[in-house]
Amino acid sequence: MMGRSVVLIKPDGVQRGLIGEVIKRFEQKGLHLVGLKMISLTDAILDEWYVHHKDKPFFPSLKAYMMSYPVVAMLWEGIEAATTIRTLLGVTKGRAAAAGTIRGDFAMSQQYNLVHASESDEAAEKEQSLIFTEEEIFPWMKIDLSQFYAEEELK
Ligand code: FUP
Repeated sequence: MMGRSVVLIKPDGVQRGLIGEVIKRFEQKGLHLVGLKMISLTDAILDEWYVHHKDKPFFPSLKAYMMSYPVVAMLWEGIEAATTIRTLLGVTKGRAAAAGTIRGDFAMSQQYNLVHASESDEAAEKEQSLIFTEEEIFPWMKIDLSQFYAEEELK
């Protein structure tokens, strides 16, 4: 089933000039970009975004880091998009992430791990509503979809 994932290129990814690298990997994989903007995250957004981490010792530092510079927010579509994108990212801790993944190839840190991606379809829905308005989402038809999936998969 087609799903969506909200991806953030975090402040370290923006600072390190890796926006194009991340987008390139998602495009060549066959994912479908339906929303894209630069945004400065706020206290209010992050309190909601990371509500499951609010009592963790790293929460204040995580928030300060996520607000330190703008991020690039994207909405990507694909069959099982959330799982697929998490696989492309690698595990949270950059130095433990497998070679070939984005974090595995470009990150050492646990906190400065370049990219966020929704954990599940439910998380994607919540994150989408925190970042994107309806007018900022463009469900254009990707004409080469049939080159990336078998007909049965698209039903
Ligand atoms: P992920 O789902 O890969 O984004 O990872 P988590 O939801 O577990 O963590 C969210 C963010 O909190 C991570 F991207 C980095 C930060 N973090 C820390 O800074 N220290 C930790 O011990 C765990 C997470």
